[in-house]
Amino acid sequence: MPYSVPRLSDFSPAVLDEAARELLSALDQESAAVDSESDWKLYRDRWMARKNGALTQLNDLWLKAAPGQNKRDVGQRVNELKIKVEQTVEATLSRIQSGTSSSRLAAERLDITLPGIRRSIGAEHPVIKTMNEIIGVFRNLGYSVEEGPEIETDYYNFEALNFPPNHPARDTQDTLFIAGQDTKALRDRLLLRTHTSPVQIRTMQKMKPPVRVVCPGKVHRNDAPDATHSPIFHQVEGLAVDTSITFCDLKGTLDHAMKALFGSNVKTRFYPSFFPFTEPSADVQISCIFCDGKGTRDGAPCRNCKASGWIELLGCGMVDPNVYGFVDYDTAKVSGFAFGMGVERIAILKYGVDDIQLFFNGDVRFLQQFA
Ligand code: 2NM
Repeated sequence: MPYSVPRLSDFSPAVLDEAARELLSALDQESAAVDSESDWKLYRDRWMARKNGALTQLNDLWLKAAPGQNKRDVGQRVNELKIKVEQTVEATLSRIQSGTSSSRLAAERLDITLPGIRRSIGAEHPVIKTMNEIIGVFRNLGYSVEEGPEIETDYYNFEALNFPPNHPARDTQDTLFIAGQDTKALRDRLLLRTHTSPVQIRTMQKMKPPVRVVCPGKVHRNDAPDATHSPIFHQVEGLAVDTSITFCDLKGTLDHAMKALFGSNVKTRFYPSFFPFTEPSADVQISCIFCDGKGTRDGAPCRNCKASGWIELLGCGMVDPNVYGFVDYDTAKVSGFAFGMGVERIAILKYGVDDIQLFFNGDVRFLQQFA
């Protein structure tokens, strides 16, 4: 119940002592509850307002009501209480203004007993997971891993890879160029690498044969996104150069890699193809992992291999001697093979994903399935 100044009928010192004690106790209790300036104004008015404030009531109910012989004593006590009330009201305001009000303290206090915000640690992205799996297969064969810049020069991305000056891949239709490079010589113009082959050129520049290396990483093409295309995707390319490497080594290596990635039942098939940097070149097909190479599934033509029983997966070839010329390898002494594969394409087949965009949209419900 809020405090109100009691009407007195007995003005003896003992009763006055007790009444004063009660008043001061209420004054202090109410002061402690004051938290804000608006609280304080109400508090001040309750005790000091000319009309109906506690001090006014003290005057009316104690001093004016006191019989003549008690007036002096009561007057002195009322004066003391008045000073005490004024001091307490003023001190209450300073407390609030000095920023130590209990609400502010409560808001700022660090409660170290509260449980922390638990953030899940996340999981490897399916593309990175697949990339690491591919890398792992080649690490086990003794290959090392090299990385390089995503912004490349025309020289490393095209020229040193035996692309002729007017090759269509150099067209802005396929390649994303950095703006404002037109005053530079063609070979120095910057672009977003369209494959990780430039890393292999850089590796051959700093390492003499024997070389066995895989180059994983992000690549860029000027492609419109759809279910099978993305302007950003990932590749793992590989390179083996030594004194007597043959096409047989290439076939054996990739056949082993495909069995390691898709299961020991898969077969491989090498189909003639063309790349500027390899001669001869081949596309590698694996027996369809959905219909076991049969071309039919549950009596219907297999949609994944268009009923052919084969799925095209990567490109490869024997490194063209022209490439060795750019990196100062002796074309009479060395030979080697190279290959390149799209990581998303392999992840799509391994996990049965039907849209490459799912890898890039960042929908956690999709990504969590690979955790
Ligand atoms: C492929 C296919 C065939 C390749 C060649 C080279 C280099 F640098 F040695 F010439 N790097 N990568 C290569 C060869 C890449 O990707 C489909």
